Amino acid sequence: MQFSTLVFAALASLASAQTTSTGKMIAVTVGINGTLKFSPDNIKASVGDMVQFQFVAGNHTATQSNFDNPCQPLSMHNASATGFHSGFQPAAASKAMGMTSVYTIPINDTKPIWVYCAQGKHCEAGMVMVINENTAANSSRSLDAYKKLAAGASTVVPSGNAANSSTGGTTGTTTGAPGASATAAGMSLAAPSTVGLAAIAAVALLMI
Ligand SMILES: [Cu+2]
Repeated sequence: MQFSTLVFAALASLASAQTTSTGKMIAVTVGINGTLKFSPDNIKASVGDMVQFQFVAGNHTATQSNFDNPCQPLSMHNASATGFHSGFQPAAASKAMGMTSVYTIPINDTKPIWVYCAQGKHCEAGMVMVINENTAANSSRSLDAYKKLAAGASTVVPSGNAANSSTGGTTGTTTGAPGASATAAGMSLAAPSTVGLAAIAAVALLMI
């Protein structure tokens, strides 16, 4: 009896440690070697993790869409969800200062998060990615299928238009050296119907 009580107590304390621990940081490189790619483009993240987009080349965005409308901001199709949007992150400008512009989002649930670049025709060219693809729940909602939809997208919405509402979200912050060209004020994430995506997004300049 005493033994099993002890085991239970140990398990309870383990569970509590896990739920209070901070998650890991998962880096996604954007535009590596001048490519139109998020690398890696299919990642798994747990609740409490952070996903950090690192803009190393070119001038790209990391913008959230839904599955069905790959090259348009989430807010266009769901008035109650803002979605995250990094704004344009010209790598050359930050590089000139020996820095890399980064944009970090928190993971608050494990639902699929679809991401595209809102620059030019990058989205149609396949500059998209997914966090927590769940083909077990819906086999048609794969990264490949999202890419195919993106290739045929008739409307690509410039990222500036993505920053419209702050409903249900919180506003991120921009930090960096004076004169930094990171123009994006972090914007809100939202999924007000759930505890979901509402979270802080932030743009920062990371010393390299
Ligand atoms: Cu791009």
